[in-house]
Amino acid sequence: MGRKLLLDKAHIEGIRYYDTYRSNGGYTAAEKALKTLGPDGVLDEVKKSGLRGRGGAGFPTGMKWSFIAKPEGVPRYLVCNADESEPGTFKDRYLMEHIPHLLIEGLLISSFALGANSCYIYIRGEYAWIPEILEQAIAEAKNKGWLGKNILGTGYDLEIYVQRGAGAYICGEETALIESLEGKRGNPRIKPPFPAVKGLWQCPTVVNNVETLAAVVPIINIGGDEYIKFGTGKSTGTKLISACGNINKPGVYEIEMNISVEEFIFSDEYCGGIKNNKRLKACIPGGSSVPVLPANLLLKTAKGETRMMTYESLADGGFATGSMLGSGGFIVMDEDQCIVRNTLTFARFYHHESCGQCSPCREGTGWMKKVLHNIEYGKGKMSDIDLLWDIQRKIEGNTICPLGDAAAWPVAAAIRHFRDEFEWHVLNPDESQKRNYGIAHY
Ligand code: L3W
Ligand code: SF4
Repeated sequence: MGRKLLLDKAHIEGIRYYDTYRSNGGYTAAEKALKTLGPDGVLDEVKKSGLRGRGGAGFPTGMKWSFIAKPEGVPRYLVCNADESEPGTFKDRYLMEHIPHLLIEGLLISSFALGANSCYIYIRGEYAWIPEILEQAIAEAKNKGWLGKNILGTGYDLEIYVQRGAGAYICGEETALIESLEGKRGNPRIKPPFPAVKGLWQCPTVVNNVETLAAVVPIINIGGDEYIKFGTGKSTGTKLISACGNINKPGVYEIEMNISVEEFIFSDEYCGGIKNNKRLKACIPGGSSVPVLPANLLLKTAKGETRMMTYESLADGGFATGSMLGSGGFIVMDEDQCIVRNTLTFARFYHHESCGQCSPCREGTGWMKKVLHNIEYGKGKMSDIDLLWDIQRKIEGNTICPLGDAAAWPVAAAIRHFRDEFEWHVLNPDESQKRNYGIAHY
């Protein structure tokens, strides 16, 4: 059995409530941080742990925290990105629902390390029932003296606020999130300046994902040196993976980042193999934004090495033959799935969610959707495949925020690895038209 650091206590009845969480070792890391380590000690442990952002980019957390500007008399903020909207990603929801105090404790330690006295949890609007769970946990923690004024008699003050989003995917992009938190339309800002310098209300702000901030708790409990022993290389610690698609056991799994993709898909401890004994066709290992990999490149790298569930191994080969761990949204497809249809579904999503600020994304996502729709429904031409390739290339790298890239990469990977399926649709228009998958025709 793989070792767990985040969900090890998630099965305990009543762990959602303060008393049970506390009696099972909860808030010992906060005590250690505030009373013994101090802000610099916490930062040192986080740096030593090698923790990388769990929201998708994998940026080193300790480094991000060190970037925070500290101008005299200017407040600093910690913002917890709980706007989990990446298709295929539902790990933060699980964590917040089952063990909310782990997040609250992580927010307390992280805010303390950053010198922030206000912390915001920006939560996806569709997670309508979770703010109540979080607010209850915050009230309990405050009642027990872990929030509010002069926490543990250290002179440190902290308030945590929960802010609901209104259902826009783009508000998961950190600067759009900040705009939304300020009460404005969630349009991404141009970076730099990064939020660490000018973030919320133009003040230094760190934005981290839910899982990242929760991981600070075990790091402080066991120490950064122990944390790196879970995992390999630059993929230290454990990672939550939300697994879905054609597998026997969809769900949220905590893995040590030292297991192979094959073990994750086929072992009974995790996904339990492909449903109905079908063959594995492809997988999107890190949420809809990352490249799809065909089975042969998923289980082994192009060099013939075992593909591991790590940041490095999943990216091995670059986008030519690799992908990304991303947000850990693991979408498995069996032999019956149509890659063109899948790519169209994502294209519709990105077009719908584009904020429209930059032309390559605003126009390109809609154009890709239309061309994909034509191909999928037997109205495509061979030249459309090259046209699609051309459009995605013109989006990538030419936009304000990563949504443009996120829309381009799945299209590029689908054509790169499954060009024959696109061609099949073009060559077999009657067959293509007959297939009705229930996708809205627009
Ligand atoms: C200060 C510098 N800070 C970088 C910070 C930056 C940010 C972090 C990473 O997008 C990706 C996206 C999705 N001084 C800095 C600095 N930073 N240089 O580091 O930045 P970046 O731009 O690499 O990424 P990002 O904008 O945070 C995240 C991809 O993840 N994704 C996941 C999406 C996941 C969800 C979800 O539901 N959880 O939406 C999947 O692939 O496409 O490429 O904080 O400020 N010099
Ligand atoms: Fe908006 Fe798309 Fe530009 Fe991002 S890339 S700012 S979502 S138009």
